[in-house]
Amino acid sequence: TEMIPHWLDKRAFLSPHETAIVFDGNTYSFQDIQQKARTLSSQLHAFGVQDGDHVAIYFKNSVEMVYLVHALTYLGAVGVLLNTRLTDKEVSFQVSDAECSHVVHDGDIPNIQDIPSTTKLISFNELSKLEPEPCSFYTELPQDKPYTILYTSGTTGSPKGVVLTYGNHWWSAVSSALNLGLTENDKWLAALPLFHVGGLSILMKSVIYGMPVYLLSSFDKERVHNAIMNEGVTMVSVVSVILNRLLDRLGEERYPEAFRCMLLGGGPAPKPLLEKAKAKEIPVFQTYGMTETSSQIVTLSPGDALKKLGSAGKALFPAQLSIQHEDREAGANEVGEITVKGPMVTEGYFKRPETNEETIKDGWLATGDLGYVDEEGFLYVVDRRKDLIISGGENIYPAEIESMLSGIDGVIEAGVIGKESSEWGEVPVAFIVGDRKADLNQDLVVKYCREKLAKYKVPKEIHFVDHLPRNASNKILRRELVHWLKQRRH
Ligand code: S0N
Ligand code: AMP
Ligand code: MG
Ligand code: MG
Ligand code: MG
Repeated sequence: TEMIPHWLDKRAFLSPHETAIVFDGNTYSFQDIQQKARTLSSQLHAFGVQDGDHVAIYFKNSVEMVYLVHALTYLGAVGVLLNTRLTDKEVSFQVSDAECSHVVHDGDIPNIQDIPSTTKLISFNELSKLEPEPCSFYTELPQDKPYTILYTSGTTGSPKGVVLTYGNHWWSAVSSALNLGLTENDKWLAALPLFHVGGLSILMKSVIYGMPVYLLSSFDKERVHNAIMNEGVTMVSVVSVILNRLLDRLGEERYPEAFRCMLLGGGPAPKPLLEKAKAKEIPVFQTYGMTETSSQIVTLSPGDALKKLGSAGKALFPAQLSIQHEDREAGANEVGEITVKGPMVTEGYFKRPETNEETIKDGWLATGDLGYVDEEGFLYVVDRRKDLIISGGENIYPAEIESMLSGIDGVIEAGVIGKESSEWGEVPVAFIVGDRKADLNQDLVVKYCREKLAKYKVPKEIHFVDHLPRNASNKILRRELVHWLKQRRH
């Protein structure tokens, strides 16, 4: 297997005193990060973490989280990054499903239940007080060795863990730079959560490029605006909701010339939003990518951005893109399934051999998203992977909500669809068929949902109906529900 020199050691050797992270008013050099990460890995070892162990990480963005993400590399441990918006129940599922032997949290401890009693929990504070235990460190990172597992909604009810290797992350960073370029002054702002790949990939880029990252604990309109205006930030990764809020804040002002890239991904890029950004001279680069592709895989380059507004661009350099329609390559402007291949694409989901066989063939990943390429090869994404709802960059899979709703006493069946929202892009809406004798009402259903589901997944409207539209094979026709919703509004 191909080896990459340990990237943090290499970076700390090449540019020890350069800035790696700016967080909360403090500046950390690559050497600072290296030393903290090395000490922390000896403490993880003292806590019992071994090569290949799965370590769950439950953190809001912080410099400590950065240390931890890098500490894993010295031990060869695999980081399972948990979404802090999830409920205890959802987190518990991921910790068990990923077979985590250890959980490290930032003090805001989730109430994890139903996980093997052997799983050990520790806070960052406790961990950093342990006596470091010497152990042998990886000095090279094997390209095919798993490094992270990130959960993403699947076509079946429960989320699946996407396994990404060192090679996947490495090639993601390299191919991004081949497309976006890299300048001496680059400074990338990370306001997206690091537990998603859009945020995490910025940390990888930092070490691989030797580039400072301006890290925020969470998105804050004022702080992002100020960082672009006054802190020399040149690149920012955003989802549509965030760009919308930034446009409002910008008003009649203009970003400085040095600000060169607003990388917009994680979901559809509405045309009016792109036009508004263009009018304000914001260098928006639409990108298409997903957890399975370690972040960007198709990106619209700056030179093409103006004449191809609305396109997600072309595949990054070592990546390939193909639109498949009925088992053949679609022609120009013909809609089909977006399939992608490249060294940043996952080898598969953890413990899901059947799904892997169905979705990844000869290295080509069938994304489930629909799109077409124009005569010049520019990608236009026209529809989400089947039934997926994206609210503010967070995925919601209807089947997961439906199966949960069916668990309510008196609910016979439920159907969930997305409804357009000016605030979030889309929000989930539920149709419920209830037992006539049961005393169901909206409050009761919402209360139940709030206990079981992350807030962004809780349906924003509940419609009680006496049946659901189904096809001959008894599958819920969600498209028909979309019509029902429209009719109800008239
Ligand atoms: C949009 C964000 C920032 C909104 O969060 P905010 O404003 O901080 O909310 P809170 O203060 O935490 O909560 C206030 C109320 O809002 C509700 N809420 C929060 N988020 C959502 C949401 N998404 N949908 C619906 N409701 C939400 C809270 O529940 C709370 O409610 P109340 O008041 O009732 O208590 C935040 O949601 C956010 O950060 N979103 C982005 C997440 C993200 O990173 N998505 C991308 C995932 N995909 C990928 O990583 C792959 C693509 C990719 O790599 C990429 C993506 C983007 C850019 C570049 C790339 C790349 O390729 O490099
Ligand atoms: P996730 O892996 O959770 O980040 O989800 C990624 C999904 O977001 C993709 O499979 C697409 O459905 C959607 N998505 C990402 N980028 C775009 C884009 N540029 N346009 C439309 N949808 C996108
Ligand atoms: Mg996904
Ligand atoms: Mg927040
Ligand atoms: Mg907020």
